[in-house]
Amino acid sequence: MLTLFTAKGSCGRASHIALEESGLAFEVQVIDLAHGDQRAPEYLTINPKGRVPALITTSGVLTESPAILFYIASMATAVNLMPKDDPFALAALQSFNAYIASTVHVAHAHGRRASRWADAPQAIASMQAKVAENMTACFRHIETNYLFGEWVMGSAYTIADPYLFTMSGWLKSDGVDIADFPKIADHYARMKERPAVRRALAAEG
Ligand SMILES: N[C@@H](CCC(=O)N[C@@H](CS)C(=O)NCC(=O)O)C(=O)O
Repeated sequence: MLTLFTAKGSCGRASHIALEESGLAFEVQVIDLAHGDQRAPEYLTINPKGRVPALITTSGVLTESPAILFYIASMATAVNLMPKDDPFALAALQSFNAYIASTVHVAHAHGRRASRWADAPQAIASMQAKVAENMTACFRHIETNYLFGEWVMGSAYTIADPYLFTMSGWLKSDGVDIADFPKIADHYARMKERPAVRRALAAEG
């Protein structure tokens, strides 16, 4: 049995959806970031970084969304969530997920979590003022270079899809109109209809 720690509206949503798609047995624990649950001593024993997601497996705890997504896709046997037998295609998928984690997510975090990088109110306001511009650049890159089939990596649904879906859900609060990216807007609308996505969103509360 796997246990995923996530939070409503967080990047943990991608791993949660992937678990729902995977056919693997799992349970989910939704913690409250606004309440500070991620810094509670019991949670820090699971993830000392004080962040979600964290996945408890029979081999140990995994953190970092790309690693968790990769593990879920590796363990899933009922469905194919990544191109396991094609090294280049698998690396290209990892490249996309690494871009989300290292660039897109970080561009978004400069809005809500600007105090991670600066203390001066002026510096914080300055970083927050760049969020819409940076998220727009990220999504322009994705719109131009991905989604040449129904899904992020082409014709097959992969672990890149719930990750993009999760980031797309943040655009509105970042001051970016998803309609400016027609392929991504279409992807977001189709993802919302998937039973696995509906189940994950309902479980988040
Ligand atoms: N690089 C990590 C980022 C994890 C992360 O920053 N998660 C956020 C939610 S989206 C969080 O737990 N924030 C709580 C906090 O900053 O206190 C990943 O991709 O899993």
